[in-house]
Amino acid sequence: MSVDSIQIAETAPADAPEALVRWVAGVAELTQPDEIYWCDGSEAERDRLYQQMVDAGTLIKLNPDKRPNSYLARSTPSDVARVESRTFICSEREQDAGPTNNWAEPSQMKQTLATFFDGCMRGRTMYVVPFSMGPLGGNISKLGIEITDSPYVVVNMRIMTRMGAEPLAHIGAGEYWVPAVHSVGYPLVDINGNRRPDVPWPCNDEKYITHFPETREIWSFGSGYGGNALLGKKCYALRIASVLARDEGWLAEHMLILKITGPDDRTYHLTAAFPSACGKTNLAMLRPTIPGWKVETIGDDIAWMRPGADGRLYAINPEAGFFGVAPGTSEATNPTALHALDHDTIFTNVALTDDGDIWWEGMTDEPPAHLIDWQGNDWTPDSPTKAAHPNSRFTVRADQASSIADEWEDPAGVPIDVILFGGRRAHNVPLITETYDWRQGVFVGATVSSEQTAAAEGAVGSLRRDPFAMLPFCGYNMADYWAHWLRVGETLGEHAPRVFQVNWFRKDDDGRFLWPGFGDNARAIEWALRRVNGEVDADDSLNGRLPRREDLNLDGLDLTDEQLDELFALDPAAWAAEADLTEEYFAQFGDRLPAALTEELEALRRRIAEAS
Ligand code: OXD
Ligand code: MN
Repeated sequence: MSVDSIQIAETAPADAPEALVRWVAGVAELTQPDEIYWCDGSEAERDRLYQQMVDAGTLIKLNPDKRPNSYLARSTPSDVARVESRTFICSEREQDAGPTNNWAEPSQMKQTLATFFDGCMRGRTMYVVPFSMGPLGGNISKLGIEITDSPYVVVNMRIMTRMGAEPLAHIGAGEYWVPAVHSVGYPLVDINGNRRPDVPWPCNDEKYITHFPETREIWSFGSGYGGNALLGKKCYALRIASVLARDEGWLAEHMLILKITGPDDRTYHLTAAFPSACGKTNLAMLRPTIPGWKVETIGDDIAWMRPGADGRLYAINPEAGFFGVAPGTSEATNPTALHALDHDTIFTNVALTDDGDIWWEGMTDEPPAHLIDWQGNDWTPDSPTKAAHPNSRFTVRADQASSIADEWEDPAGVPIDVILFGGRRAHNVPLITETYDWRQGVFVGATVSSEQTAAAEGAVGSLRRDPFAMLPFCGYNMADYWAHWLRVGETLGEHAPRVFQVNWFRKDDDGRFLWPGFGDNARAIEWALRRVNGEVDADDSLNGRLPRREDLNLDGLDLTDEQLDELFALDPAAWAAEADLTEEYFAQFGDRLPAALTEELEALRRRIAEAS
């Protein structure tokens, strides 16, 4: 028996507005759950769900002496990551999704979804999860409701967002909210009423992660994992929010946010966009190797930024937690992240130790002699497979990181001084360059790339473009998104943050990294901040302004002059080849490409010619 609309109205909290109750009733009518549960976000609710999932075999409670209040989930091997090939932007017109997104016609996609969602929650509880992206009530923050049939999603959303009764009260008071529907796509009862047992990680081979930018809705089917299922994160805070931001004059970005305090106690704020696998979480929790500098975390993945009354750009972290990649996190690489996970953490797809704790590749130099791997099998250091899945994750409240800044929940946000764009480039791109102006900054953001490795798709040595690190996350035509950035720059004028390009990954001819990275990245950031302060001059180059050697703090670093030269070398011939690739890349956007970016490419070519 599925619940009917009268029951829904009766179970809804008193402050749930009628439109919300009607929407919930409509989704319930379609998906036919056994029960509807409105989440209040309380600890009691969380603990009930944890217990229920432990009883069902979805979660393993870790040894409370080693890892209090922490749990391990193991997903099905077919459901271990975001699925970009199954992610769709369903705008009315294909050109509004643009050449970098998968597009589907909205009414057709709605029909397809209707068949998949029909009865998909039979035998299950449907959870109604009110949430806020950003501190409650802040003028940059926004609300949403995720309907899901996954209790794993509920407990993760409780960590990753402000979830429960409070956001519902704001929705009840008439604030704007985005509807998001999620199902793992594994009903427990078929159309004839036959029941089947549940499995620890229910999901479906068919997956649809769909976004409707005009009606601002999200529908996700078939996956219980990460960004496919925790719909506040990539689906809302990036894909739908980028559309809202375009229409409302702000920015929704795939950027970390840092607070930095200098030796003179002056504070700065910085955001930074990097493609995946460029150490974003490590930078978000950077421990500077140079004395006198302090770095604190405000966000590790997403920034929402809005011009403030004083004309400056203010950023909030719309999330409340970190959903970070576990492998590689260690006492050496990121002790702050490692210790944030000492308690109250959900781990997904990491290995289990014999004493009920967790482990992953890179956590310790020596792996334990025996583990249970992420698929539940015995594992020893001789096993040919990895103990933890390479995309295994931790979900943890942001304020469990000792590096969290006091103002991380300031609803007004923090004023941004510097924006960094980085890729993983073995060649060509110097450690740091300051762009000449916002417009060149947008060009640099638009052309962010990483070199393909043999393991990735595409030819070795070719560039994988990841503009603004937003390739899989921009909810509309990427060229229009660049135009929007140019417009925001005009609004900000002289108050615009200064834009820098960085590259921690340059290699020498023997393939060795030239720069130590990690805490030493503070040295490059220090130079950027000294530029902001007008303390140091810089030298013009074909790619922007370069540091003078004497202005870089290199004390204690073991770098030869030759290595430094290589770190900053700009080869005009290589840059000319890269400019050709950029022209080809831009061509796919046709006449949607802003003229300013064509002009920037021409300006780059002129600077290359001058340097040749
Ligand atoms: C993430 C990603 O998980 O960008 O943050 O893929
Ligand atoms: Mn990310």
